[in-house]
Amino acid sequence: MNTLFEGQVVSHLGKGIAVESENKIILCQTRRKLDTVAVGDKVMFSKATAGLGRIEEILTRRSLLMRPSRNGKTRPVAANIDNVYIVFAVEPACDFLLIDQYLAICENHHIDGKLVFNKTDLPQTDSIEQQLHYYRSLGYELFRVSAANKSGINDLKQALRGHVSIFAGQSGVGKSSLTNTLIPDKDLKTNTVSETTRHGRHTTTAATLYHLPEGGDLIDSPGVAIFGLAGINEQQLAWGYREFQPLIEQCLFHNCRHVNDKGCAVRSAAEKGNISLSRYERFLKLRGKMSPSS
Ligand SMILES: Nc1nc2c(ncn2[C@@H]2O[C@H](COP(=O)(O)OP(=O)(O)OP(=O)(O)O)[C@@H](O)[C@H]2O)c(=O)[nH]1
Ligand SMILES: [Mg+2]
Ligand SMILES: [Zn+2]
Repeated sequence: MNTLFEGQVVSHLGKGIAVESENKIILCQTRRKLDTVAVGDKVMFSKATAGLGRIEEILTRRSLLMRPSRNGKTRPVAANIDNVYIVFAVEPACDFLLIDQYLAICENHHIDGKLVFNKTDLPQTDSIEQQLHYYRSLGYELFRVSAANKSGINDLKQALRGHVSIFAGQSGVGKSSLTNTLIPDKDLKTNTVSETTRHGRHTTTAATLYHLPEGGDLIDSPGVAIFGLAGINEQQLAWGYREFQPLIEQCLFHNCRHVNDKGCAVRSAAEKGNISLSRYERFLKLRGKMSPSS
């Protein structure tokens, strides 16, 4: 039996998996039949020839975020995450459907979802302020920051300290720019969108884990919905809307779908304005996107 070493998966590269161990990066393959490894995984690996390694075992995960893959299957993307920081801005326009989707996933995985309003150096709109106020009233923490002029960065830094966190959010909201601000020596390429082609350049293509100078880890992720609604069903989606939780048990039927079911306490609260109607409408929209079998 080969000697085993402990390491942490920091990125998936085309040619293998980058595992960090004793401050060095070892390029690894995985043992056959091993589960897909995710960024943030703690693993045991053996050393093969030419400085390459082989992952033999994935250590127990504290949490796991999944994304949809082909054939309706799911694939792990990030492991051992404590907090998801959902980054958004006024440019590109804030996608509240995506924010709700991320928060619903967090609620169901018992991961803390937090909001990061970046590019606050740009002129802000009132409509987004109102929505943000609602999220705060639900207990979600909000950081107002600017990677450009560094405002609010210290508070964010304090919050990240000592935890494993991931930046999620649309392409172009500034996840890599913020990562650069927080970890100055990395100098990650950021995404500049060409005015003529509208195609992004230097967009992040693989989730990568970095160590924060103050302790803790930060994963910068690509700007797609890196964890879709994979792994949750319609009931869990409803539960993922935090303000629905106390209402769900008041619905007339225990299997209420909260759509137009008789005696639905959730719908009734939304119609009366006791909870946000726009959040409820986004719930219906997300629910409509899910496969009916789930
Ligand atoms: N005005 C302003 N622009 C910013 C700020 N942060 C980032 N940007 C710009 O927004 C663009 C996108 O930034 P990135 O950091 O690459 O965005 P990203 O979220 O990592 O994008 P993906 O990797 O594609 O997901 C770049 O042109 C940045 O210069 C900010 O605080 N203010
Ligand atoms: Mg990026
Ligand atoms: Zn209901």
